[in-house]
Amino acid sequence: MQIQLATLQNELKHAKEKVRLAKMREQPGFMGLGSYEADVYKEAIKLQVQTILKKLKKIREKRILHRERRTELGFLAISLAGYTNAGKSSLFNALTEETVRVDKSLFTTLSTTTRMVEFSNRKFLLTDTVGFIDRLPLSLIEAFHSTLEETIYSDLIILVLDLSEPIETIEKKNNICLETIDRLGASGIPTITALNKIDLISEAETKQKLKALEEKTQNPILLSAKCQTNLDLLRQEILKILENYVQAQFSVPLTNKAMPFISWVHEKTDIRKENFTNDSVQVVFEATPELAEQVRRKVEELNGKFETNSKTK
Ligand SMILES: Nc1nc2c(ncn2[C@@H]2O[C@H](COP(=O)(O)OP(=O)(O)O)[C@@H](O)[C@H]2O)c(=O)[nH]1
Ligand SMILES: [Mg+2]
Repeated sequence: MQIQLATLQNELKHAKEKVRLAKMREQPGFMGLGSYEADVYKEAIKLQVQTILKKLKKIREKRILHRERRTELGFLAISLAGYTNAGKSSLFNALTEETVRVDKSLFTTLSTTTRMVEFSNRKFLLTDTVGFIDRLPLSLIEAFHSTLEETIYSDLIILVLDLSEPIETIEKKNNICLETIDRLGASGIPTITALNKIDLISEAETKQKLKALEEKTQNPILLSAKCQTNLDLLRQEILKILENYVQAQFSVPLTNKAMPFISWVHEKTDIRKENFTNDSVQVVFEATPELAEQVRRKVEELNGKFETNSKTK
């Protein structure tokens, strides 16, 4: 949206010039835009610019709200992702030991639910989401997307797959989920893949499928939400990943190379604070140690300053 905005603002400048030229040369028989058409053109672009500005403002406000809520509470956020029926709500219940309605209807979890979970003396916010649906009714797309956006604000994503389905289906769903997460701008967030419903298939089949998926999934864990099998393994994996998170900050001079770098950081890490001055930008972010190290190297290439803060709460 920001790129679109910049393009439109540039177009608006040209449009204004067109209006000026059209007015200057307005005489019968002159080729090109009349001043009326040029004005309409200019106003149309202005309107688009305003719409985008409004949308961006809303996004920012929402993001800030979430951030504030989270920082206020001081807990790391985990969200469940995956197709409907994969077992997200069941896993959510098993982990929170509370009951939200579980059934096969499409809309049980259309509104997102967030609860507190506690293990190893640490508290986390766990969010259940509506999940991906193949042929989504048009009228629901917006609501669907806004619930999916929750995943952007999380520190960890648990991608739930139904391991009892045919391997081709699992792979297809896994790919679509990863693609969607990427499109949401959440691909930098660490992910655990919960291979659910192992109670429905034989041990041999489980092993075979795990082998097929190992390369294609991030941090796969075999479990059964319904039978509460391997939930401890999942909790351990969550702790392992989240305790690893580091917070760091850097500043880089605003050169041509800085902007692509900044958008890369936005895409890959969790930005906590960002401050633009005339000639530099300061950023506080959170990421896995590997990513933070990549950021450090790029900052040094750009002649910036990099500093690691203490571990996150
Ligand atoms: N056998 C079995 N069924 C499960 C398991 N987890 C979920 N289910 C069932 O799968 C269906 C969908 O589960 P739900 O949690 O609503 O999926 P969601 O749409 O991803 O939230 C329900 O009928 C659950 O009882 C599991 O580990 N084993
Ligand atoms: Mg559900």
